[in-house]
Amino acid sequence: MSELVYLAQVDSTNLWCRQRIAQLSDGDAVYSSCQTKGRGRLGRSWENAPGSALYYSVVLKGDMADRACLPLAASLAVQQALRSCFGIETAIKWPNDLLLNGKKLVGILCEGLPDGIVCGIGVNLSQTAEFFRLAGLPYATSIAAETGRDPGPHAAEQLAQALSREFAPGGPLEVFRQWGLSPLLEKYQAACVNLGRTVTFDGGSGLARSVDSEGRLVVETAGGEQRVFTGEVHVGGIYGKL
Ligand code: BT5
Repeated sequence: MSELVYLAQVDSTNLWCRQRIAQLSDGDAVYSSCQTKGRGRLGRSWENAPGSALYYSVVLKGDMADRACLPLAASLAVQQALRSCFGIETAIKWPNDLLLNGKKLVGILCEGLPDGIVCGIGVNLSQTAEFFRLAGLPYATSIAAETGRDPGPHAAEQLAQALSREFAPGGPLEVFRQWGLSPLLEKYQAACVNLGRTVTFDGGSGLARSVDSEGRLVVETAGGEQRVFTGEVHVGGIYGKL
């Protein structure tokens, strides 16, 4: 059985796992509702909301057909956990932001190490719209702010448990571990808000057509088709982008 550790406070759940990666087993996870040094991608930070959010990291070990696509597969896993716990339907902004009503509800940070991968997930649960306004995050939201219902005092624990079921060895992610993104591609594309919209990326802009089996965003630009794998992609109509 994988372990799920609760910490009343932590600097960063990803850092906690990284520091102990050699001792942790596949599927072991840690969570908190207070994270003082949360990290995003590219050196950015993740806002702390003590008692109002979930900060969760899981360690994945063993063979994986396509590690580079883990962020995309993880976003589907988190989407499923949110559906089962709270009955909410989120969308995915490529590669791995989860949106509720067009605003960012979840951020995911996967970090590969020689001993395994740490997959960190931040979920906004019960912050108010005012909280995000004061934090300077106009395009962030929480379950409570969107649905008008507080997900309750046990929401973080329930969601952490549901996430651990999604990532458990032999669990739903097994198909991805064995075969990569291909078997999940139809589902991913159906959830992806980028498709059919104009996107801007490092080096161009165009109409996002699809996501390929290597997790790349396929964009039709004036100069022909381009496949985007890294960097920031802005999507028309999302996060205030035109
Ligand atoms: C992410 O980065 O979206 C990945 C965030 C991962 C956080 C989890 S929490 C558990 C684990 N432990 C960690 O230390 N990290 C992981 P990125 O795509 O770079 O987005 C970061 C940007 O999102 C920031 O620059 C802000 O604009 C915005 N942001 C910050 N806090 C937010 C929040 N709570 N909700 C929504 N957006 C936020």
